[in-house]
Amino acid sequence: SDLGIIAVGFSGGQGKAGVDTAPTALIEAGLLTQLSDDLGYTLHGDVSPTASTVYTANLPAHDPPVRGMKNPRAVSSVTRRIAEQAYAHAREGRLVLTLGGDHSIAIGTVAGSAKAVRERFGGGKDMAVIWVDAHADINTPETSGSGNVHGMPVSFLSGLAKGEGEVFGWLGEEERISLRKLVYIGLRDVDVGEKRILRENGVKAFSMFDIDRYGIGRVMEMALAHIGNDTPIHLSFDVDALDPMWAPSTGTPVRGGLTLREGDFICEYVHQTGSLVAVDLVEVNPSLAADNDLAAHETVRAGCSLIRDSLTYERRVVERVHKYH
Ligand code: DIR
Ligand code: MN
Ligand code: MN
Ligand code: MN
Repeated sequence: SDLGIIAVGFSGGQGKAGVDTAPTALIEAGLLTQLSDDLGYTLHGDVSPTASTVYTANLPAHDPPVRGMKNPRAVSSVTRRIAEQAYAHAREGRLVLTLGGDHSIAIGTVAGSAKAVRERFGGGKDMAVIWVDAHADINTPETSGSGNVHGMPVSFLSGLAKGEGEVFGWLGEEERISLRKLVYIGLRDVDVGEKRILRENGVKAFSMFDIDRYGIGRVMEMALAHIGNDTPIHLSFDVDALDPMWAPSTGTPVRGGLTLREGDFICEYVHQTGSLVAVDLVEVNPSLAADNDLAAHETVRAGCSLIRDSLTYERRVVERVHKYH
């Protein structure tokens, strides 16, 4: 089966350098070989080490804040290009895998998936999004305390925040997602304004409290029941959903997160629905190795594990491959 790969070394949605090196780190760890040789995918897209700079070339030199958003034109232009790529892959019937980069890039990946799904199902079908994250990333520019766009993708994608002109003016109706088909998993650091948005819109969210209470198995059952059968799913996985024990090298680690096994389970569970259309893995920052180099290595390894598990078929039939663990 066919996999469209988008490697986006972009860090402009937040303030810490290094998250732009993640695609290269994931690829150097052998991810693509695992996907092609071991999982049998045919890979499409430029996956050379320099590929991730394609989207970040020619960014505006002068990019002052707009409505408090930092690097607004850069983020808008990069995500616009990603959206076109994601859409093009999806139109060819490929599952789309995007290696971030910070989470602002999901404005592009989700927009591209949503548009392709709408075309394929004639407009009547809303794509579902499963957003696995310690954070809700649903600030509007007005509620955001940081001005970092990686904390806002869901508000732009759902239309809660409106773009204009060169700052997300390209985001059209056909690229939108419905908040009714959005499910969060792993939340534990949600801003006050975001909590209000989630409450007012009745957004389905499973926090760490819910995972402790019901277990990850029941949570996934409930998440998929909410989404409904035969609904295409875009999985956007922020590695900071994992506990810093498993993923220390990330920009905004929050203690009390998912175990690697729970993260892997989420990916396996979504894969086995057969409805997965796209996967993002974001916020791996190899340069933020908390106390030693092993931290970066472990985080990259966790990222590879999540991606593999979201793309492994016949999980119940084929024995789990242990050689990477
Ligand atoms: C915070 C942090 N809610 C913000 N968001 C992060 O800046 O809007 N998202 N770290 O991943
Ligand atoms: Mn996060
Ligand atoms: Mn995020
Ligand atoms: Mn694994």
